[in-house]
Amino acid sequence: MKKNLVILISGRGSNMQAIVQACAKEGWNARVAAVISNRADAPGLAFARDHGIFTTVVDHIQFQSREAFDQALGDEIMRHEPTVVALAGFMRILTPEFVKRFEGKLINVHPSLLPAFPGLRTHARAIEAGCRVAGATVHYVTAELDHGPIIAQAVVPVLPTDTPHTLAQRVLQQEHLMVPCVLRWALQGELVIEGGRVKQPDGVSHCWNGMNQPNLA
Ligand code: NHR
Ligand code: GAR
Repeated sequence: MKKNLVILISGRGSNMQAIVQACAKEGWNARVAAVISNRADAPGLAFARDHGIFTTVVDHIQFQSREAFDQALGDEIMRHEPTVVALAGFMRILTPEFVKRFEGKLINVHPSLLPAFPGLRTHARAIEAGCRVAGATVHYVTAELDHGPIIAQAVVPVLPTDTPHTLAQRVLQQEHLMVPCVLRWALQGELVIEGGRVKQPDGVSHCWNGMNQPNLA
């Protein structure tokens, strides 16, 4: 039986595209059952639609409260019977009730090396702090923002000439490699949380070191 993956986006959806492509190319025993956006104008929706994937919009502006939005979003997700729900550039903070409803299934990609720089403007903050490395973290979502168990991280150098934009691009390249791989593990049931931490099986690296990539200066 194929497992269902539901992907939440808010914008461009390049991580979602990387997931869809890896799923097809690598022949996962899973399907992207739905791509759901909280914004009707999210550019990523067209890509998903063009690839025959069910798409829908649950627009947060249409709801009186975060609780009401999360209830509707959760109901829509449930229709697709997901094994995993991926936040891929999804920009709304989720209520504790929502997180509880999908406990153990919600996975987020955050563009910093957590626990450094939770929240927004991560690349600008890493440059302002004089960081020599930056990156992205894939983690389970808990009620506390950007604090859930870490599954994998990707590291890239911060170059002296970097702007938030150029750094974001370098980090994003790594996200596109790391995110599909982690979701495949999750769909295959290979991830285990033990004592609030994700177990790293022997011989499996959960670190993508972008500094080893020859295409980076
Ligand atoms: N929800 C919970 N409970 N826990 C997490 O770890 C979450 C989450 C919801 C989203 C992604 C996230 C990130 O990776 C994420 C992780 C949005 C904001 C935010 O401030 C912060 C972090 C993240 C996503 N959003 C504003 C809000 O009021 C809206 C900003 C906007 O619409 O542009 O929700 O960093
Ligand atoms: C990604 O870099 C992702 O890590 C980040 O937004 C970008 C989305 O790009 N997520 C957040 O900032 C969550 N607060 P995409 O839409 O092209 O995948």
